[in-house]
Amino acid sequence: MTTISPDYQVIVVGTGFSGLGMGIALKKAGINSFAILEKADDVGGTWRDNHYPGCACDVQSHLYSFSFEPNPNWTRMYAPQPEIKKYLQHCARKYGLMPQIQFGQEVKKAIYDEQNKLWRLETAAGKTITSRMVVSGMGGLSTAAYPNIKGLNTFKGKTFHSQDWDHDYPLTGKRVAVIGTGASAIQFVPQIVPQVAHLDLYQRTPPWIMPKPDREITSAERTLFKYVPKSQEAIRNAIYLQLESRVLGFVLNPRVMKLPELQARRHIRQAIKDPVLRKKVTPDYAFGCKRVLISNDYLPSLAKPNVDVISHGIKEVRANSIVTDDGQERIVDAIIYGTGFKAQDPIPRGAVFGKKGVDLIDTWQQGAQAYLGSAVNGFPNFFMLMGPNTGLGHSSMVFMIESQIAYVMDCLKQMQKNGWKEVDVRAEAQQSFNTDLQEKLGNSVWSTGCKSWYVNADGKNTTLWPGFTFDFRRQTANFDAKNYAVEQ
Ligand code: N01
Repeated sequence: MTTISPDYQVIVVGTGFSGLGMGIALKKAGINSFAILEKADDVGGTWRDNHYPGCACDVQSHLYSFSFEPNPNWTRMYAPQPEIKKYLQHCARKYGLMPQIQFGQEVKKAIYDEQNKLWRLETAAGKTITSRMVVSGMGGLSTAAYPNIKGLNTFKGKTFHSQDWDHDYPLTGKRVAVIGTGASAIQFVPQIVPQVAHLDLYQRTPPWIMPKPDREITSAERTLFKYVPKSQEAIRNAIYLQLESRVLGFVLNPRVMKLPELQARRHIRQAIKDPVLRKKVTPDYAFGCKRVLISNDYLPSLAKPNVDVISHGIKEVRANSIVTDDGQERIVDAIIYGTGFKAQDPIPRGAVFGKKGVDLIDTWQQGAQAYLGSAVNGFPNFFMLMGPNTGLGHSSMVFMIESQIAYVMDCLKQMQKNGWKEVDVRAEAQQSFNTDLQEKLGNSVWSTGCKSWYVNADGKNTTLWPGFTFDFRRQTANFDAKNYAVEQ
């Protein structure tokens, strides 16, 4: 028997695509008893936090946007970060979400109250809020990862992570070291090469890079999209189908990857003439095993005279220099970390406590897992958007987010209709879903032996969805109450 009523029916955490999409769906369904908690002072999630030079989406914007809110104003096929942030601000305003967002409220702890069947959330600002349901839209790539290198804390120069770019620090004329050659670094490196006196790029593993089929969207096209929205929808659908066909190579038959690999090899040959540098930047693992990156200016920028690609490991950092395994010491003024995010720990220890006070992290000792990337047994009425194994190597995350939002909305509808106060996914349903998922992942290109943030230290892939996104949409189309223990 519950004794107290929660402050809200739903608390949404975060204001990126996930949190805003969820808020919009709640509004559209006429559910107004909700709040969105946001740690920062503006909306935008990763598109607010990442503003390094050259930051842009690597999925075409016609598809990397809400299905219900096409943007006829994209200026490029792959929109730059300021446009995506503006788009999200526009969505928040247009759908009347601003009054529902509580800024400066970073959720530090969420504790499930079994007796009252509600969540109690504590924020860093000292607020306590209760809610029947919590929907986390915190994203899996928001906590910056720093390398663990001897002597880093003794470095006297400037350091920052790609996610915390310091635009006030002038790079002009400086000797700069960049550590990492992932999706972020390949975007900012070509931007800073013309400014710096010298760039040392510390590459642990070269990425496979494909040409980026980017171009300006002309004003005539933008006018067409504005007045004939169906034309933009047709392009969106065509992009969707084209990207979806990549699943054939990633999951169903990795040998198909040989074809794009040839194209990537040609891209290296065209961009770089020096055979030593060519060899350095050519990966020795299967195409697609790590995230395939797209860029037209990254490889050419490495061939510039003021750039050295260093493939020796870093031995130590000293007050003004970096020393590599071969004993060479290079003087630098600044170190920029392009070292990515803690993708394997999407939720930190001590943040989410379910039934019997169990920490969510303790249920993830074999790696993060959830039912449909959304629900975890023992954590009733708690849903994650972009949770474990919902990531994509081939298409738009916004599609996955919208699928999960529809699932949570159907759950809310059924809870309301049936008077349920608690839904808790059954352990057997979660187990069998994940057994099936891991079996599919075992045959994918991501399991061909490279080291990437997709897999954890034990080699288990906890991040990617192994299949077509329309299959995920089918599975999340309706809330399958039979797989949940429900309580009035
Ligand atoms: O991070 P990463 P990112 N010593 O993890 C290296 C999304 N994203 O920020 O490959 C030396 O890809 C590491 O080396 P290795 C996208 O999903 C999207 O670039 O592990 N090097 C690697 O080179 C992406 O995948 C967009 O051997 C070290 C790099 O640092 C994800 O974010 C744009 C090291 C990290 O690369 C992360 O991208 C940008 C060490 N100790 C990002 N530790 C879109 O456009 C790590 N590295 C949508």
